[in-house]
Order: sequence, then structure tokens, then C-alpha cells
Amino acid sequence: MKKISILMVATILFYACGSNNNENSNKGLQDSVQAFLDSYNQKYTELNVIANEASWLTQIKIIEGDSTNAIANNKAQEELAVFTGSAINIETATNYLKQQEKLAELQVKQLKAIIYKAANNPETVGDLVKERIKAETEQTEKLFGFDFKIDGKSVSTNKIDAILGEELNLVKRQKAWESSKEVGKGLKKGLANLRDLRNKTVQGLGYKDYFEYQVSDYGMTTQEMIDMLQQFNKELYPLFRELHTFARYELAKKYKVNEVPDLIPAHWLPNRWGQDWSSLVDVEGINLDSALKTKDAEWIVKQGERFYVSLGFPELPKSFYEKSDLYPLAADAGYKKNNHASAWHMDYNQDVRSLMSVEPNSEWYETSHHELGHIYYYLCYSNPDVPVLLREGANRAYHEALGSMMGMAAMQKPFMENLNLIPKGTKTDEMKTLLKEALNYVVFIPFSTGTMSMFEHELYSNNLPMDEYNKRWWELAAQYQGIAPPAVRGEEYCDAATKTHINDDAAQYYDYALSYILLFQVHDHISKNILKQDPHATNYYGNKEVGKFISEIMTPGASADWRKLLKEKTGSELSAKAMLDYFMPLMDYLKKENANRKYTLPTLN
Ligand code: X8Z
Ligand code: ZN
Repeated sequence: MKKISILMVATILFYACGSNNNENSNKGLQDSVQAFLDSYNQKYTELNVIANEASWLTQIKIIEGDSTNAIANNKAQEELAVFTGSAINIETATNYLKQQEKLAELQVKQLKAIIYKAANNPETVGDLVKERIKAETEQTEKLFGFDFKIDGKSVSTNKIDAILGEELNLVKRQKAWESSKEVGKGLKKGLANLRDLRNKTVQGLGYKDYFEYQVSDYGMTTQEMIDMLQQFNKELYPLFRELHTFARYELAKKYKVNEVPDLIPAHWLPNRWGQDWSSLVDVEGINLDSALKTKDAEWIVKQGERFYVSLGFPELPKSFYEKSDLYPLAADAGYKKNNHASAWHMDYNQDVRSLMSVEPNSEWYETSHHELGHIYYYLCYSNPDVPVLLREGANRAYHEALGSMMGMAAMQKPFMENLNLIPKGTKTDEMKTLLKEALNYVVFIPFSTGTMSMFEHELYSNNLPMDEYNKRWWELAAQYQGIAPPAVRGEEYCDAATKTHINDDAAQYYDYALSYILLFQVHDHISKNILKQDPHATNYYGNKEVGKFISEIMTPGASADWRKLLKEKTGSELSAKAMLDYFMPLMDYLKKENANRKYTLPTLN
């Protein structure tokens, strides 16, 4: 037997005790951090419940001249801001983070989340925060309380969209388009003011500007984000250039205009911002819009739920239907509501709601699937393993991606056949289908990576002067999307501010660009590795393995590292490859269609 020397015994004891001591002191530290986090999470939830409820009311009922909801909302938002931005919370979290190697990973993530949230509302600039909250409420009320009019008659945004979707008369189209831009005029000053307030509040904790602050949520610098967006835009450029050329000629034919313009007049397009051109192409045999005309709006939402349930997700809580606000207001309601779709997590638990104005058409069919994606994401991470502070997406793009992916899947032919939205065995032109999809998903990339994100970058990071907002907006729209306004748009307008997100989801639109890239990556994986189906023609319906895969992405919420999660689930880093592969077959087709046509999309810088 080997003898153990006295010295060796002493050494072992020393380290054992030492490490024991360390463990003890780590445990002591971890316990006190946990006590802090528990109490933070509890208070944070309480205040959010009140603030969300107040904010919900300001969005579902906007009564002209009645500021009751706005006042209550400002008060609730201020109380939440005072808490999240409090010096004591910042100091406590910062101090604990100095010993982060001794803490559990989940604790470190929560402490960082506390500091991140604080940076939007630091106590040190409390007055500015208050001013910003007030200005934000005012801006939202102006945007969604706006009375859109054509020829002096009030119209809903759904009506404007319907005109832009169907009308062949260019004069009528221009009227509808121009009416949709009127709201921007009254939002311009508010936007300039909000830009300053947003920048100043985050500067309190050392961020350069609000754009940098929002981007930092991805663990990235502004430059890294801009580079990534430009990279994606560049990769999709050749395809978009073909689509742009195709669309110019087809639209000129459609409107019987002899001379094909170099830049597409914005009012020729079926979307107010030219972000989705898909309704330009009809695919014979697949007319989702006409199939949906036989359904009602409620069917659209319920069908979305049935799809998720078929994958193994639970039914929506009863309260979802009781408390959501899903359908358009009656024209004579006497008040307005937010007309842009959103999903809400009221209590970080089961109180989930959506605000929409669903009508039975393909746009709302897709949007309902998108919103339910948010709702199921909320429900998935509302579990005891995910602390309230981390009940968010793995990153913001994930939150946008999964519902959009379900929307895309729900529009593929085998899926629609299965639902009897089209007759089984319908013969269709697959290239046309792909073209229609590209006019949605590919066309969105220059808008989201370019016009929107570059405008917001210049707005926040470069302090774009107010008297250049409209000029710059249209320069970017020309550069990236190849579109132009129907007539000169001077600085009395603020066309950027007609887009919801510019006002109330500031400096975050790249979330959607990344979400489209991500959704094709996840869809590619699901199609090839789980369903073993062609990504162009899948049927997710009823497949529990697909449901399990999606729910595994959703369930950890922000407790997961988004890059690791993507690698783990799809085997690759974030990349446009899947999206490019998906649309690749279109290149040859479009090149032939575009033979002898003039290409006019501006080249990339
Ligand atoms: O804003 C949205 C969602 C909000 S939850 C409806 N989307 C972007 C937009 O409408 O501009 C979805 C895709 C793009
Ligand atoms: Zn969304």
C-alpha cells in the first residue's frame, strides 16, 4: 500500500477546505443574488401588468379629445420606468456582475437584462424619461387616432389596402396612396422630438445613441449589424433586380402605361410602403383570397389556432378570445383603434392577447399566423424554468420569425389542399407560385435591411436633420427598393412616419429582416430533416415532430444564447443560404422573362 505523507494530507485538506469555502461563499453570494432577482422579478411583473393593461387600453380605444387612457398609461409607464431605471437596482446589479464568474449563468443573464432595461430609463435622467413616455403616448394616439380620408370621406386602412390591392385606375390608386401618407405630416415634429429624447435617455448609461442601444440587445455593435444587413441585401440583390425589372414591365402593362418607368411609382404597388408585391401575380388554381371569401374573420384566427394545436401546441387560453381585440371596428364606432397587428404578453404568464383588424383575406390569414406565433412563443416560455426577466425571444428576430414561418407554411399548396382551401390534385404553375412568394419575401429584404433600417440608423446615429427626413426617405427607397413617389413629396410630409414601427417600435426594424433570413433557415431544416419534403411544397399540418422542434426553440426564451441555439437546432450560423437556395430556380425563369428589358435598379454602393 502506498503511504500518504503528512504533507500530502495537509495539501488535500487545504484544497478541500479551500474549495469548500469557495463553494460556501459562492452559495452565499448566489443566494443573495437570487433573493434580489426574485424580488425584482416580482415587482417587475406587478408593474408591467398595470402598465400593459393601461397601454392596451390606449390602443384599442382612441377617443378624440378624451385623454383618460393616455393619462393613466403615462402614469403606469412612469412607475415602471422609475423601478427599472432606479439607481439602486442598477448599482446592485452592477456590483453583483463584478463577481459574475461565481454566479449561475441564468443569474448573470438576468442581471444583464436588468441593466439593459435600466438603460432605457435611467433615474439620473428621470425627467427626460417622463417626457419621452408622454411624447410616445401622444405619437401613438396621433398615428392611430388619425382619420384617413379619400375625397373627404373617412376610410379604414383595410379599405386603403384593398384599393391598392385591386384598383386598376391610377388616379384612384394615387388618391388612396396619398391619403395613406397624410398622417405623416402631423407626426414629423413628434418623431424629431422622440429621436432626441430616445437618444438622450440611453446616453444616460453610456450608449452612443438609441440605435446602438437597440442593436446591443443582439450582442452586436451598430457596425456589425449594418454590415450584416448589407451583406444579406447584397446576397439577395441579383434576385431582387430581376423581380424589380419584371414588376416594372408587368405593372406598366397592367395599368396600360406605354413608357416603363425606371423607378416604380409607389402608388402602382399593392402595399403602402412597397414592402410586399405578392398580389401582383395570380397563380391559376390557387386563389387563397377567393377561398377565404367564403369564410369569416373568426375562421381565420381559429384556423391559425387549429394549425398550432395540430402540431401539439395547447389550445389558446379562453381569456385570449375574451380579452383580445381581433376584428375591425364598425365604421360608426365613434372611436379608433390601432390598425396594425400586434401580440401582447400582459402578465408574463397566461394572459396573452392580440390586437388585429382581421378580415377574411390572404394578408390577414398570414398575419394571424404571425401573431399566433408570438402568442405561442409567450406561452412556451411562461414556465418555471424561465424567469420573468428572460421571458423574451432568444433574440427579437426569433420572436418575429417563427410565426412568419407558420404563415408561409400555411400558404404552401399541399397544406392548402389538406385544408380544402384548394381542391386536391389541383394542377398549378410552380414557377408562378415561387414568383409570388419571392414578391413577398425577397422584396421585403431591401425594404427592411435598406430603406427602414438605414433611415433609422441615420435618424438616431447620425442625427438626420428634420428638414431632410422626406428627402432622405425617398433617396433610400429609390436606392434600395427602386421605387419613387407619384409626385414630389416635400418636407411638409413625413412619409417615414406613416410606418408604424418608425413611431412605436423604434430602431428595431432589422428584426424583421433577420426574421425572414432565419425563417427560411428553420423552414429548410424542418422540410428536409423532419418532414423529408421539398421546402417549396410542404405540409406541416398535424406533424408533432415539427411542433416539438418549434416548441424547443421557443421554450427557453431568452435564457438561450441565440447563436448557440441556431447552431444546435439547424446546424448552421445565421445565413441567407436557405433563402437563396429556395428562390434559386426563379433566376433562370426571370432572366428569360426579362430578356430585352432594361434593368434600372440602382447598383449597390
Ligand atoms: O409589423 C409586423 C407584425 C407585427 S407583430 C404584424 N410585421 C412587419 C410589418 O408589418 O411591417 C410582420 C412582417 C413585417
Ligand atoms: Zn410580429
